[in-house]
Amino acid sequence: MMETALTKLLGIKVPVIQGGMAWVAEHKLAAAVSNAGGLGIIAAANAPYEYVRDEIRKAKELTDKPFGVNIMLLSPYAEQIAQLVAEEKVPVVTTGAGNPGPYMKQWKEAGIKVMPVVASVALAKLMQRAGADAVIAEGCESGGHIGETTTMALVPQVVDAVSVPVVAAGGIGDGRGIAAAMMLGACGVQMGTRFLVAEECVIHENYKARIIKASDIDTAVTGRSTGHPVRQLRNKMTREYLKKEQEGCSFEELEQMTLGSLRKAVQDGDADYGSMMSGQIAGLVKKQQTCREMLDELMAETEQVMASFAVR
Ligand code: TUI
Repeated sequence: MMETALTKLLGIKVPVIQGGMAWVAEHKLAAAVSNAGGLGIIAAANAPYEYVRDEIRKAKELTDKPFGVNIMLLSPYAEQIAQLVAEEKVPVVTTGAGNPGPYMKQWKEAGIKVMPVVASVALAKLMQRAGADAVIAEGCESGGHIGETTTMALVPQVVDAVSVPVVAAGGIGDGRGIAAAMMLGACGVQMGTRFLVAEECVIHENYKARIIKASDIDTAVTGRSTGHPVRQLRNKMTREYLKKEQEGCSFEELEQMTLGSLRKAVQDGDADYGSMMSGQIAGLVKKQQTCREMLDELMAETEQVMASFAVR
């Protein structure tokens, strides 16, 4: 048990939030993380209303602990999902890939704790003014859709710019990362990549195997030229995509290459043409564990690192 501003805000035991990974973070993973003392998250991704509603209801059956829903703001269903979380009185909402300003009032009135993911100081300040309960400062070491700034540079600047609690995300995979995030002023962390290999994570075994095999330099960022930069494991798709991007291919043709590619990775285990989204910390992730084993180990490591800190 480690009490911080985040654990107090959310009523959880461990200051670790599971990332809202599109098509990965479904109810079993979210409930397992929440039951282990962290905050589990269901990713709404670009799924329709009924699908997300069923996921929320299934999570409620599996856990009586707080959990959250991540709303991906580029989704065509974002407005409907914004309404759904208020109707279902989901305890926590995180957002990604945009500015959730238009929905904040509705969520606060429903008693929801709101924690937008931000990739800049400007958005962090805007979110504080709009009533955010905390912000998640996500560096570009993260998997999936990313901003420009690293976690090391972003987190302390966000900490200085806002008075609400700051959660660090991007490039954190063990207790050393958690301790480092706390040193930067964060009161907790969000982790995605490490949870990809949790026993309760339902993605294809090929995806898990590639994460466990990955080294420090095995991710690539596609889509910088289209304004949708996405970090994922290098494979045939990313190599072909980056070549086309360099050749100045059209937005439409590039989008066509990635359409449905995350589903190919998650469900079919297509290691060649699937988009196996992953953070740069994949090289550190070496074993499958249950969420409880993972969170227990993370907290023991964090406490040990903090207690034994010495200048080398
Ligand atoms: O959202 C994420 N990560 C994601 S979303 C996703 S699904 C997707 N798949 C393909 C293409 C696009 C999305 C996969 N991974 N992380 C949070 C995050 N938010 N990272 C960066 C941002 C962000 C970037 C710009 C937030 C706001 C923003 O600008 C807002 C504004 O309007 O100023």
